[in-house]
Amino acid sequence: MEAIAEFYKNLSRIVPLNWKGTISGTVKWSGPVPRRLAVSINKDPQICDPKSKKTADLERLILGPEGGVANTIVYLNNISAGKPLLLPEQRRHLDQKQCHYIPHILLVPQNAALSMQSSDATLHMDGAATFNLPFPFVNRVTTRTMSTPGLVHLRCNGGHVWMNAEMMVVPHPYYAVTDESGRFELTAVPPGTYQIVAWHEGWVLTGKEQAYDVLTERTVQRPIFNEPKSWEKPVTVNASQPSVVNFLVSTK
Ligand SMILES: [Cu+2]
Repeated sequence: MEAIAEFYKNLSRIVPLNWKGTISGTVKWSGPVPRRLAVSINKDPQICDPKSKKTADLERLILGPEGGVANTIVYLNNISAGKPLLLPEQRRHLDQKQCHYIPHILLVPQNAALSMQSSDATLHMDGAATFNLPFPFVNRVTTRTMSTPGLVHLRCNGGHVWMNAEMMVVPHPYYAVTDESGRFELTAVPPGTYQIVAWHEGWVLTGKEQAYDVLTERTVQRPIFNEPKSWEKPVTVNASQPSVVNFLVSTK
């Protein structure tokens, strides 16, 4: 609430959605590509592993054919006014399909609702710091209003230890998620100089933690990851020409 109030208090600096200032660019990978992380599927294989792959990808580092780094959140750090808080709808709808979260990265405006459903005929128990929800019915939608800005880890407490997704609850509209070409675009940015940040959830497995499967009442080993990574640059925006920012990231 406070962040929102702060962002919109200066009404004279609100810009319309068709305002010309834009920042676009890419996040690309450089150097050797780390091995993809996977863990074995040791529960509900008929639903979670219909193709008998035996392992589930943890989906932490997704690189496109041209080296684009998907699932990077690119945002402006120090912005205090601008367009209305609108972000693409699909990033606030979480589905659970073949025991994977879709999308893997969620972006929810502060005080907007996250909606969640399961396409799987098995029980998922979505856990986060603020809720723990069962999904016993296929395709029934549950919603939760996200009132606190920040990062929320989503994990399944129903024994599907590979299921992971990250949700960013954001106080202003200058956030974007890269696609597999690594591209992003921020539109209707008021003129000014900002810090632009590329944020990635991290792709290194640091170990396992004991988690509890609430359905079988057994302890399971769930992967834990290193800290998220971020990179920052200054960018100046004016209405006469689009600004371009490219990030190059690597294991270093
Ligand atoms: Cu699950």
